[in-house]
Amino acid sequence: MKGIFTALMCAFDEQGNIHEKGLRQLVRHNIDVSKVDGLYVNGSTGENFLISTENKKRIFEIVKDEAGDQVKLIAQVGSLNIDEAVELAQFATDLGYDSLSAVTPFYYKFDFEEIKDYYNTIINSVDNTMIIYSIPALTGVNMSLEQFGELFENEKIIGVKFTAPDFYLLERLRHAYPEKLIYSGFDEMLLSAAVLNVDGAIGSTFNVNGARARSIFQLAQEGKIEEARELQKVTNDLISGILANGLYQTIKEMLKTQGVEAGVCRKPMKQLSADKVKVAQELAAKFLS
Ligand code: NGF
Repeated sequence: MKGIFTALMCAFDEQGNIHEKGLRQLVRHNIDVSKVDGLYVNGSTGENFLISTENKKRIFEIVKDEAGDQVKLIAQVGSLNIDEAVELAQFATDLGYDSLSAVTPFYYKFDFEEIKDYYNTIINSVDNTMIIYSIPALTGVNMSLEQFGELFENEKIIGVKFTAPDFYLLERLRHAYPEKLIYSGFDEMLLSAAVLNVDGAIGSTFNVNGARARSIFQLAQEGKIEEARELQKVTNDLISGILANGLYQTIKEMLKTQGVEAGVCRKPMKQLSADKVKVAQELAAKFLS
């Protein structure tokens, strides 16, 4: 379960339906071209919070069917509707997903007792493991070292996807819980996290930049920091271009230049203007050759 995991995109057609052929191509591109170690399915990048329960299940099915046992698969099942989270956890477990993950419950100001109950309810309902998805900038949920420790007391909670720029907390977590899996969540900070000895990384830009991310991670593990820094610099030139142009839409347009029918993003996300499509194509020409 270590290494580089792509936060998988999902291809949607203009009507917002799953574009199955495109989704299968996305899986193949990540496995065959980028050669990542695993896929994180139905996360933010998969537009999970914009789709129905039935679509989430169908995406889990298609990805498992296409990937088989070629790479590790993590199913993000977190939901404000805890019944949905439990239903998806069971569904993904039955399909053979290697682990589950769930975003911290957001929008309402849940206290820690409620957050802990949420995780234990989901994971104790199935025969699988859980990776906490912590992304405070989007959820408003900031957990302390001690609170992570309390969640980790449940042995089925095996790690955290840490999407935050708090390197002090990240170092403390690594030191305090050497047996837990820690994944870095911000691709632009991959090298800094790798130096702190995280077990892997999960990111959206790996859909197009997976090979470079693998090299950064490997070089850091080998102590070749200067070379890794060069690659992180190129990566961050790419990421700043993507962020300025529209994150998920730009990655999809870049993938189209690689022959992947990545479709469009679901509403309320808007489609790229013609000018922005051109920028995405220029980014692909510059960074994906
Ligand atoms: O897209 C976001 C939102 N974060 C992703 C990643 O943490 C999300 C990150 O790769 C993810 O793993 C998921 O799909 O659940 C960024 O897109 C990237 O670092 C560019 O900022 O913040």
